[in-house]
Amino acid sequence: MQTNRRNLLKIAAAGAIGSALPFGFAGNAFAANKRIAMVVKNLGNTYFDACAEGAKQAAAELGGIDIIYTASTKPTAEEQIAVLDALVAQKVDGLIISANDPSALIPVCKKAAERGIKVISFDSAVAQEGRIMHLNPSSTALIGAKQVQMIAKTLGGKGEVAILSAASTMTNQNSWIEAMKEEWKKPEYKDMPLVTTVYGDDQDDKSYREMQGLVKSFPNLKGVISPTTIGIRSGAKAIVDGGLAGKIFITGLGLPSEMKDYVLKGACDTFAIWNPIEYGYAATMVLGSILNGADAGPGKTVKMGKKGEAMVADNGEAAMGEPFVFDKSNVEKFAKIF
Ligand code: RAM
Repeated sequence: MQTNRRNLLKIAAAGAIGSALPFGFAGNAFAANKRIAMVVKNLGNTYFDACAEGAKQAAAELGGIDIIYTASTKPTAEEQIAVLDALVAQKVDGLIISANDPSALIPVCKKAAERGIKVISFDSAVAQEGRIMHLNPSSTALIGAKQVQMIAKTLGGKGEVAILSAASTMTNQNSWIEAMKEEWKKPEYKDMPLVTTVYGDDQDDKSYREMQGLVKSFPNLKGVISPTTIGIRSGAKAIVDGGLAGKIFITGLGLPSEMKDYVLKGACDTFAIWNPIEYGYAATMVLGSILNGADAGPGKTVKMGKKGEAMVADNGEAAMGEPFVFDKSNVEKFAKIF
């Protein structure tokens, strides 16, 4: 399926170039290859592997771009700064960063900018002073609210709920949790209290143990929201292993390919996510246009190739599109794609 999709993209890209040729091909291809490094939270995260696949598709479409997909082993700011330092020393042309900490990365990002390296963030934002712009997958308010709505629907609005997050320093999870708490203020959630937030640090073993800890500490727990693909898959595994499927439900942000079995086993009713391949593609298209001289400052419109355009807000952030919701009716179909 992935191969089919890739071939289709190739055909679409070839078609676009073909039709542009009679008018003189004014594409984006660079004279000498530019190097863009996509630096994600850590290695071994399938969500980011899918983002990198999209980045490579964008690079092929743009022409003249090499993608370096890299990260540290652990998702910490310290290790991420070391990776970024090395890339600055290698004088890459651009950086697309998913930050493990918004402010700790500012100095290395500023150093990169001083050396002419174009820095943007995606997924988990670098603080505004450290990057040209940030591309969100979707509206932060919507992603937060959606997750509360999903668990409320599953539980009929009744029962204790906890949050199992990634690391406590990660920008994206923290802003989604803030947005969840906003949604939670609505009267319809009065019988569905948020009892605690715990952190699995985007590590499977820690997330699994945190989920087991929640079950022990809160005997009346009915639901868990995990706004991370690592947290939701490990939490769901702990539910199934503990014989709790159908008694405790997990929702949040997951990959259909990793959540399919847990949905079919009843540990998860619904979950959401955007297409990570398209997201990596969109972020790379934006950086490609910046390398071509585009202004991506507040108030400007950025181009995301086949994903269209997005407006950069005053905080230097833009959003790609809407998240999709998955359940047993569609999870198997999308599991073949991402
Ligand atoms: C994990 C990471 C990533 C986040 C997704 C939803 O893979 O924490 O940053 O966007 O989950």
